[in-house]
Order: sequence, then C-alpha cells, then structure tokens
Amino acid sequence: MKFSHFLTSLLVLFGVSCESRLFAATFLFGSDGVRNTLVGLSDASVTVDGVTMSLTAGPSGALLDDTDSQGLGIDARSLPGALDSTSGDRTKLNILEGTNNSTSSGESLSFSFNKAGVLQDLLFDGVKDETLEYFLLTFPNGTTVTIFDSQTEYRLDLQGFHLTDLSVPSPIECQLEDDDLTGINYTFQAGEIFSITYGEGNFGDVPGYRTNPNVPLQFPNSLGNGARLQGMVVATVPEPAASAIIVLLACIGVGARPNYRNSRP
Ligand SMILES: [Ca+2]
Ligand SMILES: [Ca+2]
Ligand SMILES: [Ca+2]
Ligand SMILES: [Ca+2]
Repeated sequence: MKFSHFLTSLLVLFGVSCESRLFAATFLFGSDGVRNTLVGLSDASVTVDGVTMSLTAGPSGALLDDTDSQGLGIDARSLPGALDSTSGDRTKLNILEGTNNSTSSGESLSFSFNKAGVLQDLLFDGVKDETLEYFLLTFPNGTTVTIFDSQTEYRLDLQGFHLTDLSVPSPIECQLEDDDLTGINYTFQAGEIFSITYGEGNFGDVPGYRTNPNVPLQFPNSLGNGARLQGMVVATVPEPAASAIIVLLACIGVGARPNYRNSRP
C-alpha cells in the first residue's frame, strides 16, 4: 500500500471513530456542581469538559438563582404577581401567580450549546406528583412534551383519571423517582434553543381529584411549591484529541522516512 493511501485510510478510520464515539458532558447545579456563581444574572454560560451551555432566565426580567444546594431556580421578584416573596421560591422554578391552574404562566429557563450534540437526560428535583407539578420541555424544532413526576399516573389512576385527561401537550413521566428524565436522545445543532417551563396541572381537568375523600391525605395541597433543575447530560462529538493528532503526525514521519532513505545514494 502506498503511504498516501495508508494515510488516507487512517484519516477516514479516525474520522469514523470520532463520529461514532460521543462524549457525555454532565452539567450539575447545586452542591454537586455550579453554585453561587449565576445568582442575579439573566444570562450566563457554564462550561463543562469543553462544552459550553448558555442559559437565559425567563420570563424576561427574571434572574437565575443557583444559591440552593438542590439545584437551579428562577428569581422573578421583579415581575408583577410573582410568588417569589420567600427565599425558597426565589431558588425554584414556580408559577408566577398564586393560583393553581394551567393559565398561570410559569418561570422558565432556555438553554443552548456551543457545539452540536444530543440531549440525553434532564435532572430535576422537587417535582411533586400530588399537586401535578410538571415541566414543559420545548425542543428546538418546536415540539413540546410535559414532564411529570414518576408517580403521577399512579396517583391519577387511583381516582379514575389519567395523565391524558390533563390539558397539556404530550404528557410523560420521569422514569426515576428522583425526578430525572433519561434517554431523551434529541439531536441538536450548535446554538439551537431548548426551554423548560414550570407548570401545574389544572384540577379543573380532573374534577374530584383534589377533594377526593377516599385518600384525603394524599392531596393536601392545592398549590404546588415549585421545583429545581439539578442538571442535564448532553453528548457531543469531541474535538480531535491532541494525542490523536500526534499519532497522525508520527505516522507521516514514519511514512516519510523510507522515502528519504531510499533517496540516499
Ligand atoms: Ca421562582
Ligand atoms: Ca418527585
Ligand atoms: Ca433528581
Ligand atoms: Ca415541588
């Protein structure tokens, strides 16, 4: 095999290897990750293992708050009607008004990345089943799913209702009891924007749910208490590693040497 052909083959193999080998970057907020560095900012960026995530608090005027050990929240005190009068609310994503219905707008967070990849997992904390707390996840292509606690369908089933009775787009549950949604596997390009928005199920959609006398202790609350974003996992194609480039350069050197020797008298 000619050296040029060998080098071309090596480069192709290297490229295929990079394409098929995704690198997972895990962004964490709170005690296990970023904490007390985003508070008070409306926009921020966080870099983990060479991947930069850009974050924007919503609605407009709201601020990021990463002071709680359990994860990231939104401070909406500057907005009319916001519930964020207590420190606990300021460190959570919650609804803006003091009413428990689906017409209440929720605090939100939009995010994107500086390179293409795959959104794999979203990690939440404090998503409560009894009060039908959820996060709307809107993908860059405009589709939306509604993410509930892993026990929500079970709670609704007890009283003859189902997730699909709720007037929300594409309701699903977290697979895990710690409010994490795994295996999302959405492929994105650099700069494409995702958003999550906190919300609560409208009890009007499931009449009798809240006041059902059969299990009164299960449903003591009429209003949710918000939740936090613990983090997320994305997979990206890594930049060619310096070591791999060195290997290629070494190959060039090894390949050139025989020609040099052969040219000697
Ligand atoms: Ca809040
Ligand atoms: Ca939960
Ligand atoms: Ca969790
Ligand atoms: Ca909650």
